[in-house]
Amino acid sequence: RHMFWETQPVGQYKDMENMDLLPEGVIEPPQDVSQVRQEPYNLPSSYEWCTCDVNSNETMKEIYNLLTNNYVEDDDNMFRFDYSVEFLRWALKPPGYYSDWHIGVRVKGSKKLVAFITGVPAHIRVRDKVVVMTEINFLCVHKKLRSKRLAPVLIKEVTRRVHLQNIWQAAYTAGVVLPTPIATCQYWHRSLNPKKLIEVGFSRLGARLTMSRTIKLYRLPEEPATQGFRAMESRDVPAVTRLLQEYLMQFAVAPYFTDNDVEHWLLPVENVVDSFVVENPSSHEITDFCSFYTLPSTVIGNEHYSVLKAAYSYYNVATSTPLLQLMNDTLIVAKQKDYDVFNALDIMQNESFLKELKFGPGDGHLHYYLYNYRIKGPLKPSELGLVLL
Ligand code: YNC
Ligand code: MG
Repeated sequence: RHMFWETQPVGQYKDMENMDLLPEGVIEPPQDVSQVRQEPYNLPSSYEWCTCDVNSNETMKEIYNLLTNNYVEDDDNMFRFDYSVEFLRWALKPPGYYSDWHIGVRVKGSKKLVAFITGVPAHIRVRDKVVVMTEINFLCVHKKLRSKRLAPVLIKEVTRRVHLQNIWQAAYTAGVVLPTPIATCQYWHRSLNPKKLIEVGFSRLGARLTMSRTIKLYRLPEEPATQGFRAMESRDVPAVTRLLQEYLMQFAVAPYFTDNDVEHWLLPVENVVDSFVVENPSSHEITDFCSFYTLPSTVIGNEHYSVLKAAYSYYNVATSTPLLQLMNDTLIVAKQKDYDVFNALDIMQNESFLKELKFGPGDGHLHYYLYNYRIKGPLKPSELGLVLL
């Protein structure tokens, strides 16, 4: 039973058997914006809503502290995501962002930030329709306030504020199963610093493998192999936009990126997002593109290490370099930049390189969801062209 989710315009379990009869598309038609509730939803009396100003360093520190201590952990509670301030600012300020979609809950007396949820606008193509949506992320309730039904209030409040902008659909991912995933994906992990990963308990020494043989197994060349492989620059934006638009067409669900989106989401930002292009040495044409974002995790309760430096595969397009070689070069630059592990979901064409490049499957799944939009699912991970942060 899902007392909250059963009231929401999402795929319901009871509809599953009729799925083939229900049309794809909007579940509930949009209201007139003037009919949208004007007042924020009620919170328990000792709490109040706030709009978090992500341009304020002080507010960013409060958000950072809430998330670093209370956000997503792995199933064994050994690691917790440690999104940096610079990352959060990047994630929350894309072109056309709305400040009032950055929602906090504070204690009335002390003003302590105890809960958070965010939306950012995005164009998401579902099959052949481009839909204006919000991407919902960073839902977090302080550990001491769990299981008090605060999460549904946060979700309803962000939904209300999104509706006020005449937007009626959303995309989100979660580690938990809710009604109803459009796809269920798995993370794969490629060790770059196997000794540290074993010492912090992220991975285990394989059967009949010594530490030195393991280090050798994961060793990578010093430099990328592809001629013309270099960091992406501003002048590459139009070419990268074209490559991505063309490439993402093949997936059932994918973002629709304009030049402005590419400039924001894919131009390198130090310790946040790294992107590379392959420039043909003679024609100077941009033929390939790869990228990853930086999301460290706190190592909970380890004497020797406090953080794991992880890179997450983002968008990759290979048109002239084999994808396997492009991704191996990506691993090489991630190793050069001292990441401990490179993670990738089994989405897009990633399955074609995961095993060969010595990624191993992780435990736990990532479920993808759409709000107020039905599709005949579930999709295979390889039909997804969308990465959420
Ligand atoms: C979750 N992750 O099922 P039912 S992902 C959505 N996403 O409702 P309470 C969730 N719903 O089943 P707690 C959810 N986790 O009774 C739980 N729920 O119908 C549902 N963890 O609420 C749950 N961050 O307040 C149940 O639970 C109800 O105190 C229970 O709070 C939950 O950002 C949470 O994993 C997750 O901070 C805040 O556990 C808390 O446990 C926590 O009693 C650690 O809530 C951090 C964590 C989640 C990361 C993420 C995406 C969120 C998507 C939200 C849905 C968006 C819908 C679209 C809105 C815009 C629409 C438009 C237009
Ligand atoms: Mg709660």
